[in-house]
Amino acid sequence: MATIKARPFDFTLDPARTALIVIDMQRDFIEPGGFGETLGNDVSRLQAIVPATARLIGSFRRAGLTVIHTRECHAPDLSDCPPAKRERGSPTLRIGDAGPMGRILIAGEDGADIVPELYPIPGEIVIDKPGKGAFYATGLGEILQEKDIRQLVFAGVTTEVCVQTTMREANDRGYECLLAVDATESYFPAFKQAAIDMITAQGAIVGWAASVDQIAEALN
Ligand code: C5J
Repeated sequence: MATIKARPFDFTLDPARTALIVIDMQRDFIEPGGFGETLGNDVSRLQAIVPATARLIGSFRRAGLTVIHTRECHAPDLSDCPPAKRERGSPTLRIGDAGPMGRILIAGEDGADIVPELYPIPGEIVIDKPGKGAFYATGLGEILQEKDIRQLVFAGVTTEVCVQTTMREANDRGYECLLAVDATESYFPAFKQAAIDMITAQGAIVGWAASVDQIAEALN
């Protein structure tokens, strides 16, 4: 066991029962020409967390712990993409349209894949998810049960959408959730801060927050 001076109070980490979940660090969200940019966002904010996220992944790898990567993407025939999701907003390219990195958010296309700096190594789990939450319509719950995981460390994008949604799903399933604050980002700085505040409020109502260095120090 290791104690992390987290927000809003100490988090007691049990490495043997902990996994890292890296949410949607995909080219479509992080690189120019992808889904994030078609929605009018400045993707450079998300690019900036790649080095810290790589350090966090490295610390889990060195400790021999489970690393799980997720990708928000859809089947090529869009059968798992509700029309309400595809038609939302006024992006220049919609989910399934052809962009510079292939069809936007479609499984198997270059844009839907994870950025090269954070690419999964053999043995790591990659979960394709059609929703914002990583438990919805995926095998994540069963995988965590099989591995007897009880604590989840979260990184990835975007803080207030897929990261927070997955943390809330995990919290409702009884997992203790810790967010790595410098390994998560939003296109909107105020939304990132608000999400962290909402997660940690009321005595960690959804979970805890700590820095990559604090987490890495507890693991290595
Ligand atoms: C979004 C995500 N923001 N991964 N996806 O559409 O947060």
